[in-house]
Amino acid sequence: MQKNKKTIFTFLIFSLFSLIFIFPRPSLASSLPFELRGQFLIQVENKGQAWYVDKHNGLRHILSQNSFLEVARQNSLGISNNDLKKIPLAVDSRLIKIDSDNDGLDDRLEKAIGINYSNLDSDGDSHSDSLEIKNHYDPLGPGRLPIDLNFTKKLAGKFLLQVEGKGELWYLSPKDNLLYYVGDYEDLLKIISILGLGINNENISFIADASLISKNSLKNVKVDVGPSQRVYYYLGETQIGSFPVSAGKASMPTPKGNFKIINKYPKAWSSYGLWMPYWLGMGTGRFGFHELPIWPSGYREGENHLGIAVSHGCIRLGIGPAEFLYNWVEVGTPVVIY
Ligand SMILES: [Ca+2]
Ligand SMILES: [Ca+2]
Ligand SMILES: [Ca+2]
Repeated sequence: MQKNKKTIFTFLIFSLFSLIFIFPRPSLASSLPFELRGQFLIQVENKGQAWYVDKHNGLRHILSQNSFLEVARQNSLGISNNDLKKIPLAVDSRLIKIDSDNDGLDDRLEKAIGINYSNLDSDGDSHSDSLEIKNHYDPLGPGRLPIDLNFTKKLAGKFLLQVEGKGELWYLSPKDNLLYYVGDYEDLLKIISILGLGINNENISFIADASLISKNSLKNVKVDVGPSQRVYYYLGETQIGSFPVSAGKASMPTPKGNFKIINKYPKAWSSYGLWMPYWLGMGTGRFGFHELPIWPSGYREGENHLGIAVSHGCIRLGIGPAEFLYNWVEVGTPVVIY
């Protein structure tokens, strides 16, 4: 009882605190699914209902006792024990249920990573298991853990399933790039109370509810090359999110009409003598989407062009959104430009 009260109290404190930070300007509202992907939300105007925003689409999934395992499974990647060691573990006393050896690590977490849960110093080097893990040292022997931050950041926002274990479930937070052990729903609620962002009803309405979108909804994209200079991405009829773009200037306008994505290249070379990262070709391949271009000197065309039509016909996207759209669309995805 005492514990429940404490959890709810922590929820409220964090909710009110975070609400201040994610109250967006209206023009940014539909980039929320992108900004918040992979994170937990606490709907403060609806009894603190917890949600997870999936990393791939930016849809929100309700997290209830009955639904959370299915949500986690659908948004999970299998991970080997060797790869698991590359990700820093969250060491937090608030996450402990049973700590038999009093080393600051939950028994279940110790079992999952194969260290001794009845000995606070598994390798007997006089440094406790939790101290070693916190400082990225190997608790089972000399030397450091093979922590890899690039690898960690790539997977951040996903749930991970330990394929060589008993299917233990973990959550890798994009907020702190730490790995959290999820033994059960109670663990998940504690994690959400630590990491979750408070959100009001207006802002959550900008993030589509996954349960309201039919599984066969097809991806499609619309681009407004008029004054609003914005790309919108859809699943069926439902708008999922949008980003500002920089389309063709008046003398070199972006073609309007119905197109399809015809090719994808991580880095395309332009006849103007610059690189176009995350290229998505359309029409006959003469124009497409790409990230803000990079000159061979390394100079990046300014982000202040986003929202202004200055390109030579292509549709430029910002750093981050370009990669997201590149990974999200497929060759064949329809694009309407108007
Ligand atoms: Ca322990
Ligand atoms: Ca131990
Ligand atoms: Ca030790």
